[in-house]
Amino acid sequence: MSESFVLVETRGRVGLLTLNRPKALNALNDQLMDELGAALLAFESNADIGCVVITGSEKAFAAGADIGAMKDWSYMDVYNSEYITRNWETLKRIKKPVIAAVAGYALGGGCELAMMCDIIIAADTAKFGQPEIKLGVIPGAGGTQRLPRAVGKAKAMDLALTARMMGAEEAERAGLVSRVVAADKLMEEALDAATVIASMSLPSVMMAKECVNRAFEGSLNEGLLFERRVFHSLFATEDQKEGMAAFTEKRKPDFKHR
Ligand code: CO8
Repeated sequence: MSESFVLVETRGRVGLLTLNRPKALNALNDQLMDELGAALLAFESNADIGCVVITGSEKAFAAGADIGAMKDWSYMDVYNSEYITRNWETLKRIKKPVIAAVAGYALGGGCELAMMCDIIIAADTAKFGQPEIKLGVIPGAGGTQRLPRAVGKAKAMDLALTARMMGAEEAERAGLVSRVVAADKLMEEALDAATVIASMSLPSVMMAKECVNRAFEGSLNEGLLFERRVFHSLFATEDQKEGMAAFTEKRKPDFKHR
């Protein structure tokens, strides 16, 4: 059997999911996303679980979608939901609260995954970013929609267009993360918060989450659909092939359309 990319544990009424693909800095490929989706759905239907925590390693929450897997895909490959799209929406369907406990890199799809969670608790080592522009694409799992809602247009534009990373303190000031803690206290803090939430009445917790999301989500779905189509279309460009090939070959991209 192949190695498991998501470790599943329970701590009292808290479900703990650890992204476990360390050699690729938890790059999010189909197997990992399938395992994450299945584990989330299992916790959702488990009456003994009241809150979920998703975490990664000390070095990376997740460094994005798997560039090596994506690099040769065509427009129709990515438009086809059997590829990367299939389990990226599962987190949105979970009614129980989900906390992202982020240390190290949360980049591209990794930052988007954290933003799909309800609360982000960051270690002081956390680095958030949407560096897809360097690969000749754009964020494809909500980055252009959720990031401006969380941090405002100015900072979202800065991150999406320059690809720079934002540290934990800046992310807290900007409103992306709810708490910053010392790296060695991250899991204690996240599990404590999750335990508090899991001790509340589950219906009111789920409904509070739903209501806060309603305030946040305005016309998000239209924005997400639009973003997804633009993301797909970039797989028709030479620059996406060049950007992703350059990453895997560890060289600077030579974009045709500057
Ligand atoms: N995909 C695949 N492999 C990766 C990724 C990735 N995103 N990130 C890191 N890795 C791999 C590296 O290739 C390397 O593998 P190997 O050892 O076999 O060469 C290993 O992880 C370690 O990485 P580095 O040697 O690069 O480690 P460094 O400490 O030097 O650098 C960085 C760390 C800065 C995080 C660097 O790895 C990096 O820049 N990674 C890519 C970040 C990035 O561009 N992320 C965005 C990806 S695109 C995306 O997420 C689009 C999401 C759309 C989702 C749509 C769903 C519908």
